[in-house]
Amino acid sequence: MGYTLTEKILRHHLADGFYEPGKEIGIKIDQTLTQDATGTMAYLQFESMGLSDIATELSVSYVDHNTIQVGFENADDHAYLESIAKKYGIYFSRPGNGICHQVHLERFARPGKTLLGSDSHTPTAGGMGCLAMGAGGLDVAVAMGGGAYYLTAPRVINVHLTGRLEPWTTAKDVVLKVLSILSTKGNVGCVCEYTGEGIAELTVPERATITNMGAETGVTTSIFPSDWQTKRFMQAQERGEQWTALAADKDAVYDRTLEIDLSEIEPLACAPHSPGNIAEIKDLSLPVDQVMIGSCTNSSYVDLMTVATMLKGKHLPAGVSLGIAPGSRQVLSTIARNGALSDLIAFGARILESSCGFCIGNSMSPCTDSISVRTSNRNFKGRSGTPSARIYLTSPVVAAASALTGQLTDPRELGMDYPRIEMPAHFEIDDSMIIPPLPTTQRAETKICRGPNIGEPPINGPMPEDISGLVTIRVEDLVTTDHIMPAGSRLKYRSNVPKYSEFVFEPLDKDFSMRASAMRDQGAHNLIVAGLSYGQGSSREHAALCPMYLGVKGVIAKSIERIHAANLVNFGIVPLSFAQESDWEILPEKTEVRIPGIRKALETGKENITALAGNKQITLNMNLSKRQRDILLAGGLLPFTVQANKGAKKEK
Ligand code: MIC
Ligand code: SF4
Repeated sequence: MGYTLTEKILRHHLADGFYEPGKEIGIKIDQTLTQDATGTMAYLQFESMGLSDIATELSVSYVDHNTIQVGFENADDHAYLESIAKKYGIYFSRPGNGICHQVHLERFARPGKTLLGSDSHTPTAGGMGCLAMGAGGLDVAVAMGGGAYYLTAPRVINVHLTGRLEPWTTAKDVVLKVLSILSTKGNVGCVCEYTGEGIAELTVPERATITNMGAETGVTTSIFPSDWQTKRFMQAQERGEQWTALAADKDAVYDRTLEIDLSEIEPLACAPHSPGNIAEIKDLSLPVDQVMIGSCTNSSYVDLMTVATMLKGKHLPAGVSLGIAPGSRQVLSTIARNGALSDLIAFGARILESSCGFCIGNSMSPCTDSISVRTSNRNFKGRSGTPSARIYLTSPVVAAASALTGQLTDPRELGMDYPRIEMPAHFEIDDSMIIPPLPTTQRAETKICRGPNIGEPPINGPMPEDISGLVTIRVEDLVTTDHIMPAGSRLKYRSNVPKYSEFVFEPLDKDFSMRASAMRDQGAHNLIVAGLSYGQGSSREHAALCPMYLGVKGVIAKSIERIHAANLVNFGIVPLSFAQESDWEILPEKTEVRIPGIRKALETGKENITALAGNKQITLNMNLSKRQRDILLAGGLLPFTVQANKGAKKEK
């Protein structure tokens, strides 16, 4: 029996465990990436592990999320990150150089390598046959130090593409089609592997759009084979010598297969307020107030050239605003050189920095009750910074058509010829905004730059014998990490955990933080009760770290998403699931709950435990590996790793 491409790469990198789908394995990580919003904490944690150097083939630190710099906080973070990169031999992509995923695809990703990034859209690099996964910053810090990364050996879904995309339908519509089939829940522990003759004509940036937004289904990652398209892209990036051909074996066996005929795909949108809420553009007729083009999903050269060609010689209608954020400095300078940037400016576009910006809600929030059409990947309520706004996620051509008409528009109705833009055979290479690692001999002298915004990572105590406290909040299904730990204007506190913790659950319940810290200060524990797919969305570990700081000891949910569940373990919070989902009903807020013997249960590896709420007994499942139980007993991955490192030093 042959192997899938995913299994080939994973087996090749196996560092711990036996490969069996559904079981935990540890793998060696070749490359890591961090971005500034998760990176500061990741490097603070790396520092507390007391390691002298990184052990990966390549690690890159990007600054792309917090580039607004209102006040000193963001700039402090950037200075810290630049000095850390110097000290530990990490590439530093400076603010202005572009969004981590776009730049990594252009300059660093390689077929067959494993990449771990402290950002949930790291699978973007799967567009070139790299096995790329998002994780919490602490997992990335451990991998940077040479530790294995642990994941569930996945079930592999074959997404078999046939046919050809019709004009005006794009890679974005392909991934929205996949989302319409898989939805945003129930895909934990799976990988989407793309095969079939339909992939041949998809370029690497198009494939990257698909693997990028695969993150919204909750799969571990998505991957394309490495073929002539990959070679062509790498040659255009002057990296042809790094190319290798890679594909699944012909007789590979998949867990299931989705058949998608590209020629049948229609222009699609994610309607408010979930990327899983898929609608056909032709069925939507709505006035549009704002159009935003960019983000790590859709801001490649071809995306922006297509938009510029559609808008050339025309003008933005009154009442609509248009913002464009090119994905990288390479894209921005290419469209500046060839004149397309002037066409966009002449149309009335507001050109934004090559960064995340609007996508994470730290700029260009739309007005109250407005409709904003965006080419990004998440439209959770309030993520844009305006809770009453309704966000529709679409392809760049639908976004441009909507900017032309002021209505959500199917571009096929414009009567325009489809601008078929070719990917260039050669991109202009200028890596001067990427600072390469210093020679090893010069690293020791580097002083780490710590402004007042750089705090210490809080360290948790060991797991208590019993959990005893209150349900401090109960939430419904599909609560995202944006609900747990808002970004946008709060993003600047990422390096200051006590301050950032004041905003835990802010969009759902402004008083949560006060209630939780009062309980913690009385010596009682906090518990979170949640519905299905708790912790969807980003990889931000602050959604576990800040609750830990507030004294949360357990999350009891109907189900928890992969990265968030791992983050909870990493910060000493037990992820528990209802044996009977209907028990969610009997644990409203303020219920007093005891989970006696939690420590013993973790020590002995019990798979379920009883929670006591008044006279009711509730069975909770604990689906944890031995490694995860040991981490929880120690109080989290940081105390666990520090202990392990001390032990290793003593033995020497
Ligand atoms: C996101 O798109 O939500 C983010 C901001 O990129 C996050 C990371 C973060 O919260 O810093 C992600 O996707 O992991
Ligand atoms: Fe940045 Fe948005 Fe991509 Fe997250 S999804 S990395 S915020 S562009």
